[in-house]
Amino acid sequence: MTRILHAADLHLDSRLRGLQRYPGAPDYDPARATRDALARMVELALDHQVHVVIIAGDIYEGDWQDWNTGLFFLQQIGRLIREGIPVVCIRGNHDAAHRITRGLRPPEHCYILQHEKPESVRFPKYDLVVHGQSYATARMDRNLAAHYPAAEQGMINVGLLHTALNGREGHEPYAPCHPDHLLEKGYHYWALGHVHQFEVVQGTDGRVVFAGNTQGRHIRETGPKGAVLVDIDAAGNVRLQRLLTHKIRWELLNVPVTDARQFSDVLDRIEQRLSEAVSSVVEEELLAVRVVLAGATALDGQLRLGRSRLKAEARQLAQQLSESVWIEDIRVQTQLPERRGTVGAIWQELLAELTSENAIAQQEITELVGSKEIDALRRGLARVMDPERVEQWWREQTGRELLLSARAYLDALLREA
Ligand SMILES: [Mn+2]
Repeated sequence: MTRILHAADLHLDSRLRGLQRYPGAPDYDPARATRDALARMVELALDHQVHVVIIAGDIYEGDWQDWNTGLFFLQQIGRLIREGIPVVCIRGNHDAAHRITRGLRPPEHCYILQHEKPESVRFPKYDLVVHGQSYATARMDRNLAAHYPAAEQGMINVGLLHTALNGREGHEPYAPCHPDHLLEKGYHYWALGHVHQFEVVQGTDGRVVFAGNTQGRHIRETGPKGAVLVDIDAAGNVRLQRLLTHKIRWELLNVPVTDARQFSDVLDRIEQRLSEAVSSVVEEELLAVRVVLAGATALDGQLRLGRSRLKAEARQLAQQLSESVWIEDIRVQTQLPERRGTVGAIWQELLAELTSENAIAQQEITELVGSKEIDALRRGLARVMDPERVEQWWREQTGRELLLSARAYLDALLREA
């Protein structure tokens, strides 16, 4: 049996987006996360006694910030090589040959495949041959795989390719090819990179696989991240096992607040969902959460205006529950309940709060004008009164003045109701 570890898209030293430092945030520097994920990958390769490690492109985010990025990679690779585990890599769009200006000579048994044409590395000890080709430049609209060699008889053939296949949502058509055409090569396994989501491509019987990245970099890269342990037996059967490498796991936390009546109801529901999320945290892992409030609630406007407080409240709840959780942000995607009368009452209540003496200071109201929150208020008002009149207020008045007009109007509206 031949045992390979397939990784891709390390994006070493890429900055994780959106994780601010704040009191109660985890005591960990997110800038380390991609390096820690690589170190974890190496440990897993050693623990599982793999024969070869293969990396399907985008080892680096782009040009190195300094030599330490390359040094770190080779230091980790060195741990494998010293244990007799060779490493085969290709370059992807992020670390294309002509895009990276710095370079360090890799040690023996670390192969970075050429970009001029496909290259094959043979490991007779394991009856294994790995075929692959690096990117020369960041853009790659040719079907690279078309020129990969035919499968070598009597060997286990593995293809290493950085590609968006036949198109993946949100991806440019890099090195376009169809999974069926990959299968026609007769290789036992295709180790793909580029798409950051782990995927065993449908209809390929586990032979065409995106490993996904080793560490999510922002809230659009949610869930566990890792590498794939690939066992290929003498009969050519493939068995896959996913091994997780991420240090920080990103998650979107949907919190339904339908029918919440008070601000504290909303906090209770956030706490409930946060505590569920915290209970899913495994040892050594950190969680980065974006809270999304959704549903129809009379508190819609209040929540939208109170977003900065909500974020602080969510952070306060999170730090009570765990030292391992960041609140990246909170998003309010609620709606008002539909009934017009209710809408009037809600806005009246909201505006009463906004315009009361001890509420938001005058200056803050002025700052809010033009913000997303005030836009939401404006849309809300347009639902309960003449939209033209709302527009006129918006042109002629600012800040507190505007809110007072809205309040007076809604007071009158409610008296009539
Ligand atoms: Mn890529």
